[in-house]
Amino acid sequence: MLSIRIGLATVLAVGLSVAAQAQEATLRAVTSFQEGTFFSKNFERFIEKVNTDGKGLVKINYVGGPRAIPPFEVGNALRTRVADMANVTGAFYTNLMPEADGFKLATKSMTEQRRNGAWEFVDKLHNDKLNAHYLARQHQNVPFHLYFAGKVDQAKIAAQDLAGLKIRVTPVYRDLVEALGGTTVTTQPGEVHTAMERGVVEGYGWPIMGIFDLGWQTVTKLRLDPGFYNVDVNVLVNLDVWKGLNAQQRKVLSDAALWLEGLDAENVAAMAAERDRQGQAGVQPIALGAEAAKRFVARANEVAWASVIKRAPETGPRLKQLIAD
Ligand code: 173
Repeated sequence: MLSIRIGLATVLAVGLSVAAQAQEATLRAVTSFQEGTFFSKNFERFIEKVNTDGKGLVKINYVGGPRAIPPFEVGNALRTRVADMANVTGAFYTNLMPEADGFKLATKSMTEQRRNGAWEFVDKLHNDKLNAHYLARQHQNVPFHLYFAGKVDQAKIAAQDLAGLKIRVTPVYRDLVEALGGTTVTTQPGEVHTAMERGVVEGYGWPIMGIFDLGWQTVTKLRLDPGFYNVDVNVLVNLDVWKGLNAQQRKVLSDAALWLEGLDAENVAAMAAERDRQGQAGVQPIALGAEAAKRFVARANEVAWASVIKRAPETGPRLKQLIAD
C-alpha cells in the first residue's frame, strides 16, 4: 500500500511539473524611457535575469519604449492590459493615481517599506487604481535637479527665483517650479532636447543621471545644486496577469525584483562619475550655500507633500506616514 502511495505521488509530481512547463507564461513588457538609456537599463537586466532564472516558467517579451507606448500612457496601457508589465515612474501615471507623485518623497528604504506596511499600502493603491501589482522600485538613491541653458540670470536662480523662466517639467517638478515663480511646460523626456534647442524652455527638471543619453549636454550649461527628492522607477505587472501566475512563476519575478532593487547600490559610484562628466561637458553647478540649500530642499518637500495631500486627502497623509515620517 505504501509503495503504491509513493508511486502515485511521484506520478502526480512529474505530471504537475510537465503541466507547469507546458504553461510557460509570456509577459509583454514596456518601458516609459527610451530603450538602452539609464532608466531602462536595469529593467533590461531584470528581463534577462527573469528569462534565465525562469526558463520554462515565465518569459518576458520586451516590446520596448516610448515608440511602442507614449510615456504618459503607460499606466493606462498596463491597466487595460495592452502591456502585461511596465517600467514606469509614478510621475507618468498621476492621472490615474495622484498618490504616485508622493513616491519621490520617500525617505525610508525599500527594505524598511517592505517591513512597515508601506509596500502593502502602495501595492493596494496600484491594485485599486492601475489594476496592477507593485513588484519593485528602482533608483531610490538618485536625486532630481533643475538644469538650465547658458543665457539665464544665475544670481536670480541662486536666489531661488525662477520668475520669467519657462521650465520643462513633469509632475515631479511642477509644484516646486511654480513655488519658485517659474512657468511650467510639461513634456515627455523625448521632447526636452527640442524644447531647449528652440528656446521654448530655458531649463528642465531631470535626475542627476542620464542627460547624456539623449544628448542634452549640448543644450545645458548649468545645474542647480543641491538635488532634491529621489527617483522612483517602478516595475509593475497587470493584476490579472499576476493573479494568473502560479507560486513558482511569481517567485521568479519577486526574487528578481529584490535583485533589481539591490542594483541601486551601483548608483553611488555612477553618480559621482556622472557629476564629473557633466563638468567636463561644460555643465557647471550653481551651488547654494548650506543654509540656502537646506531651505530649498525643505521648501521642495513641503510644496510636494501639500500637493499630494490636496489631491489625495484620504490616502496622502497615510502614505506620508508610511514612507517618510
Ligand atoms: O521625465 C522626467 O523628468 C521624470 O519625471 C523622471 C522621473 C524619473 C526618472 C527620470 C525622469
